[in-house]
Amino acid sequence: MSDKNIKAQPPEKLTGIKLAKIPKSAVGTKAIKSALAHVSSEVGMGKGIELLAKINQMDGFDCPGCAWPDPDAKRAFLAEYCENGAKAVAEEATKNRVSPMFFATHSVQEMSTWSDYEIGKSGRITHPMYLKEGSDNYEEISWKNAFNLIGKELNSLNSPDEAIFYTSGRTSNEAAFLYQLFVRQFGTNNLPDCSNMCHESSGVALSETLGIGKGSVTLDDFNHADLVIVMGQNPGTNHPRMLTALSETKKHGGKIMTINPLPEVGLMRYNDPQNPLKWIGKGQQLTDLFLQVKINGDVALLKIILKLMKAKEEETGKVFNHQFIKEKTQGLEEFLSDLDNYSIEELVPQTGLSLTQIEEATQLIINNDKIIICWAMGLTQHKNAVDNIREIVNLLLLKGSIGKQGAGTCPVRGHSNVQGDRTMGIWEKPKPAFLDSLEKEFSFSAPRKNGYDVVSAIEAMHKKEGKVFIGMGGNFISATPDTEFTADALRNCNLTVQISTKLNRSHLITGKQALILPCLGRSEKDEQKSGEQFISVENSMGVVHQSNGHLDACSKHLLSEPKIVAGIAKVTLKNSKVEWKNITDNYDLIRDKIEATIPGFDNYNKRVREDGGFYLPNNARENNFTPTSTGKANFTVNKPSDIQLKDNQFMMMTIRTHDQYNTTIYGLDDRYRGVLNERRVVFMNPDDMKQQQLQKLEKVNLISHFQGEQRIAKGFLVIPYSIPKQCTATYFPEANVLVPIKSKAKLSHTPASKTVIITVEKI
Ligand SMILES: Nc1nc2c(c(=O)[nH]1)N[C@H]1C(S)=C(S)[C@@H](COP(=O)(O)OP(=O)(O)OC[C@H]3O[C@@H](n4cnc5c(=O)[nH]c(N)nc54)[C@H](O)[C@@H]3O)O[C@H]1N2
Ligand SMILES: Nc1nc2c(c(=O)[nH]1)N[C@H]1C(S)=C(S)[C@@H](COP(=O)(O)OP(=O)(O)OC[C@H]3O[C@@H](n4cnc5c(=O)[nH]c(N)nc54)[C@H](O)[C@@H]3O)O[C@H]1N2
Ligand SMILES: [Mo]
Repeated sequence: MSDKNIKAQPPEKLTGIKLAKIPKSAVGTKAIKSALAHVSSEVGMGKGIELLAKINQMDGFDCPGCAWPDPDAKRAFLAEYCENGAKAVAEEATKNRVSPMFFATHSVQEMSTWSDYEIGKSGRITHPMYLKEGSDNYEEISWKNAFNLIGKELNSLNSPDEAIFYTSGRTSNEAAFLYQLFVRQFGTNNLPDCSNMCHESSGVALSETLGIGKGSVTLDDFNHADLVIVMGQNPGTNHPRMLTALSETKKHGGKIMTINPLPEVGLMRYNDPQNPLKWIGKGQQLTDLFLQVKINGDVALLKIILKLMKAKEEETGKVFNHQFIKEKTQGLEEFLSDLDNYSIEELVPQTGLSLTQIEEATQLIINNDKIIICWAMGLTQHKNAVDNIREIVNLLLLKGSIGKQGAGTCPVRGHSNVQGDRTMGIWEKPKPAFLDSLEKEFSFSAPRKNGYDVVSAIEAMHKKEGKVFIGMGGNFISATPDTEFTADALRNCNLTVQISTKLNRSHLITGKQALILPCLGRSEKDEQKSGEQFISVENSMGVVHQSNGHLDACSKHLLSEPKIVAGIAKVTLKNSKVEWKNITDNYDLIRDKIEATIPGFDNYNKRVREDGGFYLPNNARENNFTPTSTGKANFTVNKPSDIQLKDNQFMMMTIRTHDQYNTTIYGLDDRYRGVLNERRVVFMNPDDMKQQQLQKLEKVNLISHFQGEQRIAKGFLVIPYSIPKQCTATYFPEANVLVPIKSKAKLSHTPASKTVIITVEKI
């Protein structure tokens, strides 16, 4: 059982900062060196090289890093992975083990005082483990007893809606499909997932405007684009293989515009790791125009661009794509007339840019027809995040820059199968048609009430209305906002269950009782009754393909995720028509059921075996917008941020370092930002520092302010950095304690973890 002595937050201890020069270009030899150093220390060099050779190859496994797609046909000779993919694989293939002896030696309370880096480095969990009520040490439990305990707790709830079933986005299509089927047969739609904290705002905005919650472009479109705009995204760290696509755009004569509060190195210059001849030298310039926008200044910036486009259109009649607008869209008049409600003079200060820079950006947009807009968390994690994305769509619609080669929307997904999990039905708001087809195939009555998303799940547990929490992967306590509030919520549960590969803080912040169910990772062989299995995943561009593990399982006590779901379902469900006992003997059986219930998966078992897999249907890509509520692509009316900062307040965004994968901390360096061996830092504008009388590396406390409430995070070092005035940046998860649970995006309910209002307090 978890109490206040068990620390929900990483320790406040500083680790010995070193500042380094910010590199001028990304990737190159340093990246390769860093990747190999991680691989050899975690896995050993020989096995490591063998592993790396399999990442993202046709017969290999899908990189457990990001969801950026692989080339359709030709795969790079050297390898289709990046520095951070190699690190992700090394983390999973680590030699270190968390065994029953480890848990006997280290109490939950003790482990909670470790940093997330130390917790993660402990290694792979080898046995199912149980934390009894009142105990401070996990002990070994058999799979059978673990499943029975879950079944008993679930069946003793007053209603199925008192159980919460979280998913992180690495789960395979096969596991995700079974999981949601089990949960719905149990009787609830409480299926929150990491997407709620990630691209939910994109899904909401794109479904409303274009009739599909996914992006429209393919990798090949980057070879044909005239202009690629990268907004609120740091691909050099989080999607390094995207830099190759951007470099292709440049080679084909296209231009790149970057909109970001930080001059992220990866977007400026790039040395192709797959071309050793180019490792030396300055690298290729990527960004042609950099707009260093203020945090959350994007709608204001886009409005100015749209107003300037409108003015030019009135003058020349040549800016808008009239035919596209007439045939494919609705709502133009209302959208255009709303633009008149804003004055450029009032909007400009919200952006932190000069009007000249914005005019230059507008000219680039006017001059080019084939435009791709890419974005990630810099746009989705704000109160008005949905407006951010709808405004992007407005721009593309005016230009007719969607549903044609070299143009369209590109929300760059995070977890490697987060998009696939949604396609499989991991969603708290399922469409009636989807439930109808589940009911028909499996003869049961599916729950129709929407379930909890991440934020409402936390609130429900806090109110003791959620009593059993099951996490299919992920690290709920460290990924969610308002750490102390969420910890109290989890502590209220009767039982918390984590299905995991590696030790993390969510194993320490538990309900009255807790279970850890260790599972196979993606790099490992998955043996079932009918032989070795593969799983399948969907990447950021809607390609479904297979992934084959190559390593022996790190422990013989592990089960695959599908097998764990089936094990829980078998003991929990009384009248299920699903053959839970046999369905995981051969994953083809699961894929047959997916084909029977989800559109786009015809001949799944055959097509998934073809090299490179297959594309799912995508109406926006096909220039068809009939699935929207109006039957056309919708222009929308959006609002700039209404947040007003006081003089001494700052806007804070929580971002990733170069050495972490979400809550998994690979190392303590943020090489591309020149910060080494420390995570408790706050990036500030030097003028703001002067005004606040703060010195470089001064130790401060950060206090967030929301609806009269204050939250504090202690002991951060101030780093002077190129960031707009009144903007600051910290790393997640250290700063999550400052993100108020109620501060979330309108419509999508994504925690506003990039618009946190703080003051900086000298210690
Ligand atoms: N190595 C590695 N790869 C990863 C991950 C990882 O942690 N490590 N995480 C994966 C996941 S789940 C995801 S979702 C993605 C995340 O990928 P990103 O979205 O690139 O991740 P963040 O670090 O949150 O970076 C957000 C970027 O947006 C900018 N930004 C912040 N606020 C604003 C704003 O208001 N306006 C604009 N224009 N820009 C803003 C920040 O300066 C930063 O460059 O990466 C995935 N890939
Ligand atoms: N403040 C702030 N908070 C954020 C964000 C932010 O930018 N700022 N970003 C948000 C975003 S975009 C996301 S996606 C979420 C991420 O939220 P999560 O997906 O919940 O977190 P991760 O850190 O990716 O999860 C890591 C854990 O997953 C487990 N794991 C790894 N591989 C496997 C596997 O193959 N199977 C199973 N079962 N488990 C596995 C390991 O035990 C590991 O400890 O965090 C969100 N939180
Ligand atoms: Mo994400």
